[in-house]
Amino acid sequence: MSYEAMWTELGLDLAAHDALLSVLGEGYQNIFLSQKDRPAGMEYFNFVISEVHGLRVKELVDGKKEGKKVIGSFCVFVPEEIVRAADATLVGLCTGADFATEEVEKYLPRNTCSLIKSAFGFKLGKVCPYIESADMIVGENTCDGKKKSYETLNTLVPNLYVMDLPQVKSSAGKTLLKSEYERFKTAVEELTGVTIDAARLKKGIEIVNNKRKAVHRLSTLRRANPVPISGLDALLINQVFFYDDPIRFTDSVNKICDQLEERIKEGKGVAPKSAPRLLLSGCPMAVPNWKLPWIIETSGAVIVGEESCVGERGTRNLTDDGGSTVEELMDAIIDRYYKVDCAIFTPNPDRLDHVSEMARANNAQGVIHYGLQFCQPYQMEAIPVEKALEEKDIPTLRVDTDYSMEDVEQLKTRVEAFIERIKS
Ligand code: BJ8
Repeated sequence: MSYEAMWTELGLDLAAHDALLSVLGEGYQNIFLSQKDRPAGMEYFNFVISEVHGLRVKELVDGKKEGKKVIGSFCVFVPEEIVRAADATLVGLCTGADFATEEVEKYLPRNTCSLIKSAFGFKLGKVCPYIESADMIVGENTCDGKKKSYETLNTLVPNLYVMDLPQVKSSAGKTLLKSEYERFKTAVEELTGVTIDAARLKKGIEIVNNKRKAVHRLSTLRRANPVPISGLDALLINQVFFYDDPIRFTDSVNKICDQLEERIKEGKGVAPKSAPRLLLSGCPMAVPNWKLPWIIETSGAVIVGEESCVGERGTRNLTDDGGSTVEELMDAIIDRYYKVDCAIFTPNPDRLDHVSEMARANNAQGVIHYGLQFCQPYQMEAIPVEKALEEKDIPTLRVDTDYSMEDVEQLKTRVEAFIERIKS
């Protein structure tokens, strides 16, 4: 099926977009399709990726014709429950690859993290159909890089909404989160023309909780040895979490989990029982940022969990749906998001506990901390994370990298040496 007319209407640069899709397709072939013994249910995710700028965007565009709004986001602090309650769609915006770097550096300093540069590159290069189809783009005041870059993004898009967020977990911090989520609810109501009542909010919570429950089930199944699914495939599922129709996504993940349960019963896995089991921790990895997991899993280890916003940090807690009024349900939403332990919070001791707990629960023998270059929150926090883990005899490797492929050989050497350390 050709989507050229749709992409043209969205204002994409077709030649640049074709080039992007061809690199994406080639990368997917080499990294994902070359894996052995993938669960049959991954076919669905192959299809999703092959249609990530096609069929899924068409669904959004068709929905918009019927009045369904699209809201784009860069952060797991944007409460999806509120968006779903208004029958709108929340999508993660493209931030996982370098694009139009020369143009980006006319707007941002060179020493900006790859994730922020990528968001600008996809916009300036006119290759992200999600940002072009969004009726509202939500920026959030998290790290300094993001909050300052939104001042510039605001000059490039007509519909940026900036959400303020606390940096300290205190009662004043929680009050700020509450008032910002209430302001966001009003903005979503104005955008959609829908008044969010308790029944709608309950429904929104149920849809998003079900998505989270499905990925919780997946992450529990990864505790088995041999591990029934690769870290790459599990990461891909966590990435698709941000794009796909939530109900279809939930069904697809549950189907894979059924298959994984069968595999576990039969003692089947994607790696030998002796393969070192590693946990990834740190910055989020958005599609198609697969470099480090690919290096790890082609070096003989297997990834058994992601302490990341594209992973458990983003999905760890459910929202309590027991309330019966809008106020009670909004409070439950605030309580749930207030627990997210992003490194922008200071101090942030919960994250240290969560990384060790995850390593223990997932039977990981070591942790690789992934920091994006120029990401001060995660690069700084990597040092106490490493200290806390090493004190518990969990070997830790700190990796700082970006989206380029220039350091692949060097990273591979370090990862292989770390794997040897675990084996010895
Ligand atoms: S809740 S992790 S999704 S802010 S890598 S842009 S922190 S300099 S992405 Fe994040 Fe929300 Fe936190 Fe999660 Fe800044 Fe670091 Fe770049 Fe980052």
